Amino acid sequence: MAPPAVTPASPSVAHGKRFLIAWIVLSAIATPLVAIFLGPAIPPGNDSVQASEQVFSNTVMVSISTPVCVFVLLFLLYVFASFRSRGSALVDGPPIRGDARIQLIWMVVTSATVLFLAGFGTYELLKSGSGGGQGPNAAFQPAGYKRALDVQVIGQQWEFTYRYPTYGGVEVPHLVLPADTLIRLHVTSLDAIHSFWAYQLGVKADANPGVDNIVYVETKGPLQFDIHCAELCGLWHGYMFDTGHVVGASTFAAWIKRQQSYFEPVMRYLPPYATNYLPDPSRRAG
Ligand SMILES: [Cu+2]
Repeated sequence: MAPPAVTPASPSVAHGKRFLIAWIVLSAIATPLVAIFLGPAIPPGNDSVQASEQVFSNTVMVSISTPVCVFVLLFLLYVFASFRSRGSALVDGPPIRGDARIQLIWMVVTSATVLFLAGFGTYELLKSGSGGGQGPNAAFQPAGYKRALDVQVIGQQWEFTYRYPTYGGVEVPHLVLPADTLIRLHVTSLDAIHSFWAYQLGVKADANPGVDNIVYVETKGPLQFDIHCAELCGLWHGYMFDTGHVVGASTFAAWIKRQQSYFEPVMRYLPPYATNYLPDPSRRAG
């Protein structure tokens, strides 16, 4: 005798409708919670204008992702609870291929979501000239960029040094920036590829030899921030870190003056300030 046919669980229940309602309710609860509590807690914090913008972008993107995440998790739990095999025989449910409406909704919603996130993310990353740097000819300049203070970041195995062309090209071993100022960082390298990562400022820009990689950051109040090399650059890469400071305008003025007189005796041994440097002077661009 043939075994009795196993019917799929609760065929009369409108699973789609029930799932949709549960998804909408849970998304309506989870999304504001994520936007209010989780989003603002995402790094890098609010210690520079660019960092704040990154927190805002992350908040928008993680909020939009929340209903998608809820959908996936709820779907897993729902099918686990509703469609698990209750008998000894495993049978497939009825196939749902060829549903043009579901296919259309799926393609439109997923495409629109991904395209919006890509466009939004790109715009947010570029609008203040931050992100990973824009190379020597920055296409996206923040408002007031002509008044920005130029500071050069030079990576070399295994430390960063900083030059201030506005102040005679003095080169110093620690980064100090004035508060409430738009800074144009020129990130470059003397040898291997490094990456200048000032975490709290929301800046991470590649330092390539022979390249003037421009990235903007607008400082806020006085701050101590961490600098790390973020590109594996050799044996002591892990020790290539520094502590930077954002200080008030008068403190900065006094500090840079001290640096100028302190480093004045060795300035003549430095190459003249240039947009980039190479160990071989004949190949220098600047
Ligand atoms: Cu490194």
